[in-house]
Amino acid sequence: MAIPHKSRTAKGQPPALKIIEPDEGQSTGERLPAILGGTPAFEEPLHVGRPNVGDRERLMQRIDAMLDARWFSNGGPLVQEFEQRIAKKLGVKHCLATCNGTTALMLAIRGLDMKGEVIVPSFTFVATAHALQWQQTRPVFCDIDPVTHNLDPADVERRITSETTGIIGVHLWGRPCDTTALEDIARRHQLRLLFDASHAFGCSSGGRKIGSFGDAEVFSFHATKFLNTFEGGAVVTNNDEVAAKLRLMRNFGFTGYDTVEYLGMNAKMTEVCAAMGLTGLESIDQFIAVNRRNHAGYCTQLAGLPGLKVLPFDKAERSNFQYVILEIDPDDCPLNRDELLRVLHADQILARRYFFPGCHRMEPYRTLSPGCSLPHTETISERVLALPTGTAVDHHAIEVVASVIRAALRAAGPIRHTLAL
Ligand code: T4K
Repeated sequence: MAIPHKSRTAKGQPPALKIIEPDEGQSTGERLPAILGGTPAFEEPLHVGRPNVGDRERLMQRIDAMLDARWFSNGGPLVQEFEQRIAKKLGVKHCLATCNGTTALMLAIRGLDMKGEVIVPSFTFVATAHALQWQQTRPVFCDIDPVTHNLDPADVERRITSETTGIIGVHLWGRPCDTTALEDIARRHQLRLLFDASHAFGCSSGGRKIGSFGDAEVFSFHATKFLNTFEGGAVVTNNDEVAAKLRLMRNFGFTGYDTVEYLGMNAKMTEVCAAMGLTGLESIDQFIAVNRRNHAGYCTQLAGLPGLKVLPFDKAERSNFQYVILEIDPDDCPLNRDELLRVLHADQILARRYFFPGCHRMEPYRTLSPGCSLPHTETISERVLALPTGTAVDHHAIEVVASVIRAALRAAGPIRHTLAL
């Protein structure tokens, strides 16, 4: 008989994880993967990217005060406090909070005059490319280093043309780009350098906090990020001129009640979003500790399995551990990535194929850049799975996810047969 795992129901706790233990009839305690007819390991879907909440009472107090003050948007006190806290935490002069990370990228790209062609990885969330293409700046896709999953500086340099105005590096999974090499290339070729640091709040490169590299860096505080503002983002920069320009552009270009000096848009963060961000900032060390513990748990539980590797974080750097990335080598693992994904989904473990198939193989880029071939991007994007983590995932859930994976590898033959039917 299947036994549901005890659920947590206390107010302020993450939603209960209802785990189904292996059937009592199975003497070894081994699971039968659901894809082969076993009971799914989780009664409810186990998601990647379940939001962190932080101190709910503190959040409600802030929201109450905001409602009393009748100030909901347009640079209110909570947004100002959020910006100051972030700038101080990262050691940067300016932080401009925005309504989401994509808009922050669009503002930064425009504010830095990145026109013509901009070199960008294809192995990233599609927003990085869309933020360029949306304003008719052409993303020139560049390959990655297959070990770091980040821009390969040598390939960046090969793709520079007379049309190139800038480079966007993405600190994928929170692991820093080769900031030194990219800053060197940008300086020698007089290019703008922007970092999409959507995954990298609280991380470092060469011991220096992410946020002050290049001309500017951009964060996402989307609900799925370990520090979230429901929806939100920010541009951070040490450049006074750029910051002043972006500040105006974020608010329609207004310099006074009736004066507009720039083409602008509405990219403002709301007060309620800042309330969430401020509350999250107060719990950030705890979120990172949980992510770190989860990452270590997966590393231990999955160690020694053939063809599987949990991507490590550099111990010499600060990391937020918000993504647990499993790399599956189809030459050594009895199941390939897509087969494993189907096994996990059948067991209600909603692992994600971030960032398959790579932007260059999505529209409109597939049509705009026909024949674009990025061998490392294509290989890695077919090998990677993001596993559930964050405060909604506990140690026992990780043991169960790992037990499903182990059971799947043992039953690879029948699983392949079932999937082929
Ligand atoms: N650059 C990079 C490198 C990025 O990764 C992103 C965003 C951006 C730029 C753009 O930043 P934003 O404009 O988004 O601020 C999700 C997020 O929507 C996206 O923010 C994030 N990257 C990307 C990596 O992941 P999807 O398409 O996977 O979202 P979705 O709806 O499938 O949700 C992911 C999982 O999270 C699901 O399993 C459900 C769970 N979830 C989601 C939400 C919104 C929850 O449990 N609760 C929730 O409230 O893109």
